[in-house]
Amino acid sequence: MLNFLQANLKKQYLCHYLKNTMRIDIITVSPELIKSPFEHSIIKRAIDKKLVEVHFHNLRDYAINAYGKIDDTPFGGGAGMVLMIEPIEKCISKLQKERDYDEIIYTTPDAKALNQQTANSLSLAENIIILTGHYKGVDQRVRDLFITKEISIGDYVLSGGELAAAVISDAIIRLIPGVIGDEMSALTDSFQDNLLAPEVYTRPANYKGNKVPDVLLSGNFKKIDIWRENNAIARTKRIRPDLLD
Ligand code: 6GU
Repeated sequence: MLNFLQANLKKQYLCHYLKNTMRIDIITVSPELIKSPFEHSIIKRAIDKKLVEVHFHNLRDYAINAYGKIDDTPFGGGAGMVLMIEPIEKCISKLQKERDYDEIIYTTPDAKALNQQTANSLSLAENIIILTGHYKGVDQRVRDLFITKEISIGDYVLSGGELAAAVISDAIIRLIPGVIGDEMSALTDSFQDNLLAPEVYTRPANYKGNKVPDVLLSGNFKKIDIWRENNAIARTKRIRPDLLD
C-alpha cells in the first residue's frame, strides 16, 4: 500500500512536469458496445483533461479477407468460433510500431480476477493494450505469443470481454493522478487497505425515526476517525471475512 502511494505520488509529479498522458488501446469486435462507459462522468472528464487517451480498434479492420473474416471453427471440433491469430497480430504489431506497451492484456473468464492491487499497478503504466475476448476465445497462440497479462473480472461468464475491458479501464483511470479531485478519495476507497469502506450518512439526521450515529454529528474528528475505522473492520468481518485472512 505504501509503495503504491509513493509510486502514485511520483507519477503525479512526473506527469505534471512531463505532461504524459496514459494511453489505453482497446482491440475489440464490438467497439460500439464498449464506448459509452467512456463518455460519461469521471472517465469522460479524465479524457477531456487529457489525463488519459482511449482508442478503440475494430478487429474487423484487420480481417484476413474482403468478407471481414476474423474467426474460424476450432480444430478438433466443438461449438463456437475462435478468433484467429492473424488479424490480432496485424493490429497489435501496427500499434507496437508506433509506441512501446507496458502490458498487453487479454480479458477472459479463465484468468485471475481483477483486484485493487492489479488496478493500482496498471494505473502507473504509460501505454496498455486490452484485447477483449469473444465467442469461444482466441487461438491459444495469441495468448502464448503476445499477451503479457490475462484478467477476469469475477467468477461468472459474460457474453464477451468488452464489458470486462470497460470495468478494468474504469478501475485504472480513476486512479490516475488528477482524475479524482481529492486525491485521497481514490486512495482511501474500499479495498485500498483490504477493508470495506465505512458506512456514510447525510441529511436529515433523523429520517422518520431512523437516526444517524451520534458520533458523526459530534464534530469530534478524532472520535469520528476511530468510529469509521471500527465500522470498516466490523463490516469487513461480517461481509468479506476473506479480506482479513
Ligand atoms: Cl474478462 N470475459 C468474459 N467473457 N466473462 C467474464 C470475464 C471476462 N470476467 C468474468 N467473466
